Amino acid sequence: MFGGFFDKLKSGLSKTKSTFTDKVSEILKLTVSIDEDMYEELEELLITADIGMNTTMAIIDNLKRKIKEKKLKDPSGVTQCLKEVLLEQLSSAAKRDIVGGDKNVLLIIGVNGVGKTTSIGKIANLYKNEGRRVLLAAADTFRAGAIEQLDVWSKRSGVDIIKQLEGADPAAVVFDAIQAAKARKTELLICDTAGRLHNKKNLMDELSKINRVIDREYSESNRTALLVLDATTGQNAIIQAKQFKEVCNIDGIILTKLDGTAKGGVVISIQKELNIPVYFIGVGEGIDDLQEFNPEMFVDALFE
Ligand SMILES: Nc1nc2c(ncn2[C@@H]2O[C@H](COP(=O)(O)OP(=O)(O)O)[C@@H](O)[C@H]2O)c(=O)[nH]1
Ligand SMILES: [Mg+2]
Repeated sequence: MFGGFFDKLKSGLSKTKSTFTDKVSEILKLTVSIDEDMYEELEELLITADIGMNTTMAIIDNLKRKIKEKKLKDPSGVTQCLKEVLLEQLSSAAKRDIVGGDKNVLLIIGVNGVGKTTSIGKIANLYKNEGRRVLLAAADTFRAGAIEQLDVWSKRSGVDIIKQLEGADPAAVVFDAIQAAKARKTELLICDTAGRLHNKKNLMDELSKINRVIDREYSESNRTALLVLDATTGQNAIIQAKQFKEVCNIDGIILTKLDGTAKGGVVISIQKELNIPVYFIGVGEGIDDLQEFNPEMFVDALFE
């Protein structure tokens, strides 16, 4: 139905599928009647699939309610009910438009190594291919390597970059980038940032300063802050998100590295625990390996 895009998602989710979805089928195959034992086994499985305790409880409660509503007696109908419950869970948080109008800023935040710079390259490519004018700001000035890496992605995606030297003030880079964006009629300015969570005060100051520059210089722009989380860290990603929520505004999540992990279930608990929508998912290291998160497609890919 979705062609290559869907196949990519399916292969990206293969590890999660083998530890979660395949086990659901195993449990249901051995279930003679829908009873407390079945729910307990499913509950245990959800927890081991990194869906987290709170979210698991909610899913099991909703599943029971749905099965009761449908007056379901045959275990073969349980998978469909579970799919519906997961889909409801994944569709609950509302998204704003990243590109609304002709002046947009995307702030990409998150700790080191989660995939910020890589995701920026992929997003730049995505919008460039839609015919948008995109510009990158190398506001992770903490390491020279970070600037070089964004530079590589700028070339790869054919999108310009505004940068300064290592150690420069990140807010000054954003300032320059905003002036360039205005002059070039850029539609989407994407800002990379450094994520040194071990120093919360520093991080908060740095992000506030960047936000103040945008408030002052580009108040007419539509701003979206996306937090990048690494799916392979499982439930730790939730803890990280909670810490970031304390220091800055987060509109949405980019969940990377779903391809390398069996912990894909974390996407379900992110939305439940944080009530923040997932905008994009990373399913590989290549330029095309970022997809807009589509709950229906995700659930279908998991269960197909
Ligand atoms: N397999 C896989 N690797 C990814 C994905 N996203 C990022 N990476 C890798 O994660 C590593 C860190 O990424 P980077 O963008 O430098 O993270 P940053 O420190 O947050 O900017 C790199 O080796 C990336 O290739 C993904 O979706 N899947
Ligand atoms: Mg980086």
